[in-house]
Amino acid sequence: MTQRQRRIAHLDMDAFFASVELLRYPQLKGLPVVIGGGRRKADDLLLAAHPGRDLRFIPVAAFPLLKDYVGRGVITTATYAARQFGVGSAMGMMKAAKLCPQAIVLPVDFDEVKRFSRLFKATIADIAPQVEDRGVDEVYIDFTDVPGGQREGGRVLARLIQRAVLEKTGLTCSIGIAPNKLIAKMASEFNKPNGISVVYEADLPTKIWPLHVRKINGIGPKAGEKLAALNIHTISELAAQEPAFLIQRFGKSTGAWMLDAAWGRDNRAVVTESEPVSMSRETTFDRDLHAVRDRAELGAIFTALCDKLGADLQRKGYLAKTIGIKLRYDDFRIATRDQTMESYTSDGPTIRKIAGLCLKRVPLNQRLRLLGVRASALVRQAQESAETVSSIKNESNKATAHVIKELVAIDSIAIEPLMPLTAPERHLPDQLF
Ligand code: TTP
Ligand code: MG
Ligand code: MG
Repeated sequence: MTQRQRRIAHLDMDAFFASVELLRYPQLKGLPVVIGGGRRKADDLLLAAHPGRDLRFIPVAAFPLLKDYVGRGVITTATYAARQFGVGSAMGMMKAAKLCPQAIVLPVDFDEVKRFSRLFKATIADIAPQVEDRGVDEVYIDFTDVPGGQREGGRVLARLIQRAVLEKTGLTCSIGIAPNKLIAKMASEFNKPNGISVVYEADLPTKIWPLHVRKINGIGPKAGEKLAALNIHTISELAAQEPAFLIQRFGKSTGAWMLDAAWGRDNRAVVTESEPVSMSRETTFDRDLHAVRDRAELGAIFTALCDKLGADLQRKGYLAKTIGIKLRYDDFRIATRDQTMESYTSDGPTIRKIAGLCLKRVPLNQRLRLLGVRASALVRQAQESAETVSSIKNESNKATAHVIKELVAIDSIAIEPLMPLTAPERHLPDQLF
């Protein structure tokens, strides 16, 4: 009998937030639509003007357009029709309006997004039990031992999953299948939307090496820049480096990891159960605020963020030991500070107090654009009590801290107006603060 090959799939929903809206408004299918900003008057007017009418029958001409948008909202996603105009995630809406004024603008409906997120994941888990949750719209799936998982390199099972997800949710997704997570993640982008891409180990030189190093999940903007400065742009250029060269510049573990990644080496398992490593709340202000002149307003926003973060922790049953803040200045520079407490908390006022101490450690002589608060070093509530009882060692904190899972963008963008996280931030949430 031939040995089964490791086949790992990465599945990512297509234009997720926008596709969820199109289920409600199918008349917008094929049109440029962007999702971004908070709920606006225009959205309320739209619904108010069509009371009791099936949303499907609201005429296309009645929807708010990007060209009429005024504000500082940022696009969280755009339909593929809108992307043709160069519009996409993390772009300011007013800038996007210049590229595609005729695009329809809708706010995100987090409850719907979460509902569909759960639904598509449950659909997959019914077919292939080894599913690792990687955020709001993506998962890794271990195909290795699932029926159909080896046929045509995994394509047969991928087709089946795509069909099931479409039937259950009405949404399309794209799937990459490869010998490991690292390559599967890249492959899921190859045939977007609604595509399947199969990559074998032997395809490395043709399919992976020509890509830019930033396509490696984990090489963010900073590492990307540093590599560019070393004249390393493609993955093949990275693969050609001497280990010592990379280790000298990026440190022992990152340097070695980079080289492994460039050679497509990755044996991380698909982890079915994982815990969030952090939770955060952040908001971009309608106008830049000054720490002294707008003290009252800023203080109120800060307190509200901390309270909401505390409520998030309580709702999800977590306690945090480290509290951090993130500021974005009017020139877009980011400052972050954090502080670890003696004990765990999910209490808003306590979070506010610690976050306040962090705030004292950053320069505040410049206007602020964004403020965020983050809780990390999380433990489950029940676990913390167990720890207190047997509080001889501190080992267990570490035990939970090791479980790294990105908390989906939702946790950071649930406050209006939206400030979507950029892709690398979402992939490496630890760098957020
Ligand atoms: P993505 O999977 O990165 O993007 P997408 O699903 O919209 O489009 P694609 O077909 O290319 O996969 O992100 C999933 C959702 O996460 C996206 O619909 C909206 C949200 N998001 C943000 O809120 N901010 C961001 O910066 C990005 C990239 C996504
Ligand atoms: Mg997606
Ligand atoms: Mg995604």
